[in-house]
Amino acid sequence: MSDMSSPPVTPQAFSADILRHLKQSLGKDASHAALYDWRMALSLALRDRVVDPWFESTRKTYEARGKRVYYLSMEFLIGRLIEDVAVNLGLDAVAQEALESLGQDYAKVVADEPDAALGNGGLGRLAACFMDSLSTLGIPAYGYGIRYEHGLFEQHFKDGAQMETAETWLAQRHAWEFERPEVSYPIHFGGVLREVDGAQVWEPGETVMASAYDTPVVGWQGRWANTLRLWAAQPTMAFDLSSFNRGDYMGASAPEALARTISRVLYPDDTTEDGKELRLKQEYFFTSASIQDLLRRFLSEGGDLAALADHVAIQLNDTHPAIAGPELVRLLIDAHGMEVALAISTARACLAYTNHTLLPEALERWPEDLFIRVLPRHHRIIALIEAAHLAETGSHVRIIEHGEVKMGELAFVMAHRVNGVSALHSDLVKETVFADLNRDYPGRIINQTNGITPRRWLYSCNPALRDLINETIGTAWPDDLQQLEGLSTHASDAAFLERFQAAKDTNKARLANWLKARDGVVLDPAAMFDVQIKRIHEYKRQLMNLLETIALWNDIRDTPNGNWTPRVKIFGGKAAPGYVVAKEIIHLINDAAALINADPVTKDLLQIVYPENYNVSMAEILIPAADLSEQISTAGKEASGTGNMKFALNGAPTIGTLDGANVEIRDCVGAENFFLFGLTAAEVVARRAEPSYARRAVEASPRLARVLKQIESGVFSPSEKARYAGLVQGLVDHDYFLVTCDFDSYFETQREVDTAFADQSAWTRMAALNTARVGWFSSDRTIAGYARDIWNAPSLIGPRRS
Ligand code: 26V
Repeated sequence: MSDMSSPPVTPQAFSADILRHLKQSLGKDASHAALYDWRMALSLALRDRVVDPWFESTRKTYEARGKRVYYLSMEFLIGRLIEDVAVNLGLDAVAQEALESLGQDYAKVVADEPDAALGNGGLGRLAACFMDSLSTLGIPAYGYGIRYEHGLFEQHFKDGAQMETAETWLAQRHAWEFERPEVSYPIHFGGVLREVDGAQVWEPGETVMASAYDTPVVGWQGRWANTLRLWAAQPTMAFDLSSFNRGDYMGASAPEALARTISRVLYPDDTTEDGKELRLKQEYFFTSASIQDLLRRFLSEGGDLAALADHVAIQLNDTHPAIAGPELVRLLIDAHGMEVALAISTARACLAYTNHTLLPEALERWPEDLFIRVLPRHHRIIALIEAAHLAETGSHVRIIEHGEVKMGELAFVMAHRVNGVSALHSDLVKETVFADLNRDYPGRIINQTNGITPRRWLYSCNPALRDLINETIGTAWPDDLQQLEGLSTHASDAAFLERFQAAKDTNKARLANWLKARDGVVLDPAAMFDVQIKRIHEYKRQLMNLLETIALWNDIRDTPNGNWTPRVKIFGGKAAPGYVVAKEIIHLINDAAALINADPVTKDLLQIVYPENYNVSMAEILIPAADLSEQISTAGKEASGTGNMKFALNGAPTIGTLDGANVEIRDCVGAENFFLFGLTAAEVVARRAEPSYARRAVEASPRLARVLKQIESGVFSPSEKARYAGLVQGLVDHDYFLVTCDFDSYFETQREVDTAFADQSAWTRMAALNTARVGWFSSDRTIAGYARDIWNAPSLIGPRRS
């Protein structure tokens, strides 16, 4: 197999590329260039070098006439791209030297790039890691999604409360994308169905155009590049001249305004709200465009639609693109004259569905009347799908029921494989939400435990540790992460451990400097950095973390001269704008921080830090600097988690419950290198059946009762004493997520962490063993599993180099 990466580049040649772009693409000379210009010139110079491998991959895919994978996702949380591309092309050192030779600060230029925040959290970030691994493995693939004008909102704190403002990543030109004005498809909504010669004919009421923007995604060592194709909504008619000529100036731009709303903004909620018509339109918009696009590609290569599934694998990232089933069936029947049963079986052979949550409030259902209004033809097709499913299996599970269209059931019935995202989660998928469908279709549900890309989440975010690993086990690990196991033997070598600790200290100092410059906050780098970063959700139990922090503060104040291990409690994360309890929790963390950080008795021992606007780039600074990883969800609620994997890989042991992928992480790193606490998933279910379990837990724990009393009585909100009365009452009365029941176990385990951390060399050893033993959690392993068990998709590149 030929090597598709570009020939070696010298820093001199690369500087010339940057200067050429500065002049020809940006219209600036070096003496007048702003930071933006340098960043764009660097990006374009890097982008140039992705194009050859990209074309070469496209050519090989075409020649192979094999299978292409289509990953449909409402969200791609990719973050910044400069480092990603530079690292994958092996040009990180060259790019840095080139820019510095031009008098520019490389780190500053890299940090000028806005995050592409086209996702809410785990599900969107997973899609981004998968794109990286698909390219690294050389599997022909397209990511399909929406080119939101505004990504996830920016978070600000006003007197401790979360405020949201619009995110504007496209305010400046996006360096990485190629606009494809010639690739566009009509997307229809509404209207009526008419019967013509016994066939249903859809006469839509409204049409928008989906137009393509392509970003190449290059894999490790530039051996392969796939495409991320994002759709932007455009009007069929930009401007209604007849309205304008009648003097209706507002009306003249109405079609444009209407169309553009569809790709205007990412929904910031990860729970469904009833009747969000725009959300349904977004889902259909990008799904239909993607299905039309892949059918066009297939037919242009002379394919026979009966053999579609030999060439096309469509992965649904949760139910958001579940309309792909009926849409594909519709096009096969209405546009290509296929018979109904064959259309359904063909579509099913192409489709597979990944479930990412069991939380009932996140399972999508649409009111049937809304669905009929927006997608009348699909409503009929779903009825056909349901009839076929009922006839085939004798099932009693319906897709349309009680006036609702259930997208989980639809996705399941139309998929030949359904997967969960960790071993525990996949078992629970079989036993709970899809128990009946699992009986109807035995063997359809499988597991694919999530993973993370080691290129972003170790190689580029943690240069200190990366260099140590390279020197210790060589440089072949970034695309063969299980090689990290080779570090294990060094975990009893004092010199190695000293260097491992030095890398951690470097990262802690980097975080401290960054926070000082950004927020003026000063950290003690000798303290334990205890980090919980993720969306704010009751089931993730940031509140339990805070209650433990307050309890510790009380204990330190009671015994100020005790043998305390200094800690910095770091929180990061956003709450959905409409999620009232999550916002109260944020407010309480900030209120507690204000009081506790100002306490002269405890200030050298305990600090709470909550930087605003947590995002992917912030994670890249926080994770390498963490000593302790907080993965404390109520057992049975976190489908997998992926942050848990990132921390362990970067040498931060976990304090956590037996939930999601924590279970498998603990199996890999060893129980002695993981701080386990709390109820199991089965115990959680049993405990909820006990009367007044929360009240009893509080009564049994004087330490917890004291903390709750403080919060309730306004110790942390002196200007509004009743501010958190409702929050505390909610805990004592309901506590669905068993914060009260797990509190004591969590508190005690944290004290074991204190003791363990005080023995520095033992702690470092534990940290190093975490790094050494989590190679299995590479998203390369996950994608190889999907390719083998779901897609039957081969790699088109040979065995890896080196
Ligand atoms: C659901 C909805 C419902 C409609 C409104 C918008 C919206 C946006 C996102 C979601 C999905 C939430 C599910 C999710 O993000 N699950 C997370 O997936 C991760 C990757 O598999 C996994 O690691 C996390 O445990 C899981 O919570």
